Amino acid sequence: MYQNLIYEVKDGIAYVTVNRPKAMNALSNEVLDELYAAFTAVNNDPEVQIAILTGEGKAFVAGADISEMVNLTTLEGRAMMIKGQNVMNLIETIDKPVIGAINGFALGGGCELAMACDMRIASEKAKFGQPEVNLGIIPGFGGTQRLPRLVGKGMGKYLIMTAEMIDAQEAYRIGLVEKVVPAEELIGAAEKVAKTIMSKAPIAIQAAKLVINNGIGLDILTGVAFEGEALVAPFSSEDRAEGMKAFLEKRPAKFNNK
Ligand code: CO8
Repeated sequence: MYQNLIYEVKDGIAYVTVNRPKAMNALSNEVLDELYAAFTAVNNDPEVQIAILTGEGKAFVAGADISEMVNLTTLEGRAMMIKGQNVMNLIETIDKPVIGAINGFALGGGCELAMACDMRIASEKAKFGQPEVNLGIIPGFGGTQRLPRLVGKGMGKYLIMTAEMIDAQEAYRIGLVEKVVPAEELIGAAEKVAKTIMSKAPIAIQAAKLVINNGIGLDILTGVAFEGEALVAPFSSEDRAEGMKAFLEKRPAKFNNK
C-alpha cells in the first residue's frame, strides 16, 4: 500500500519506518501523504496503542525533498508547507503516544518530524539540525515553534540561524532528545519505553498528552485549571479503581487496555 513507508503492527505497537534511503528519506509530497495516512491508521486502529517512528538506512529523515522543492511556485511551496504542517500536527495531536526512534540524520523537516513526536530516543549515530537558512528559507514544518519550546529561545535561535549540525549527545544535553543509546539498541530501547507506557492506564496517558500539549501555551493558573478538569475523566474510570486497589493489595494493576 505504501511506496515510501514500512507500516507494521505487532503486539499493540505500530512501527512506521520511512523507507526511501536512496534520498536519505527526504519528505516528498508523496512521503508526506503516506505519513498522514499512516498516522491516521495509527489513530483509528483499536489494536494500536502506541507508535514508533524511525527511518531506514543512514537517515531518519534529511528534510523536505529539495529536488522537488526547487521547481515549486510560491503557491505550490505553500501547499507543500501546509501538507507538512498537517503531518506534524497530526502526529502531535493523535490520542496515542508516538515515540521517535532517531536512527541517523534528522535535518530540516526531519528534525521537525522528530520534534512532533511525543518523545525522542536517539541512536548515538543520530545528527540534528535546521539547515534551512543554507537554502534561503526558514523551517516551515513547525521548527521555529517546536524547537524553542524544547530547547529554549536562545538555543533555538542559535541552531536555526547558524544551521549547525549537532550530534546525539549535544541534542541530549540541550533537551532535544530524552535518551541516547547505541545504534543497535535503538528499536529495543524504544520498545522498552513503549511497553512501559502501554502498561499504564490508557485513559491517563491520553489525558496527560492532551493536557501537556494544550496547556503549555496557557498562563499557569488556566493551565492548572485545565489539568484539573482533564483529571476528572481518569478519576471516574474503572482504571482508577483498579490502579489504586492494586497498589493497596500490593500487586501489579491490570488496566483495560482497549
Ligand atoms: N532532499 C532531496 N534529496 C536529498 C536530501 C533532501 N533533503 N538529502 C539528501 N538527499 C539525497 C542527495 O541529493 C543524494 O542523492 P544522489 O545520490 O541522487 O546524489 C542522496 O540523498 C544521498 O545524499 P548525500 O550524497 O548528500 O549523502 P551524504 O552522506 O554525503 O550527506 C546529508 C548526508 C548530510 C544528510 C546531506 O545529504 C544533506 O545535507 N542533505 C540535505 C539536508 C537539508 O538541507 N535538509 C533541509 C531541507 S529543507 C527543509 O527540510 C525545509 C522543510 C520546510 C519546507 C516547507 C516549504 C515547502
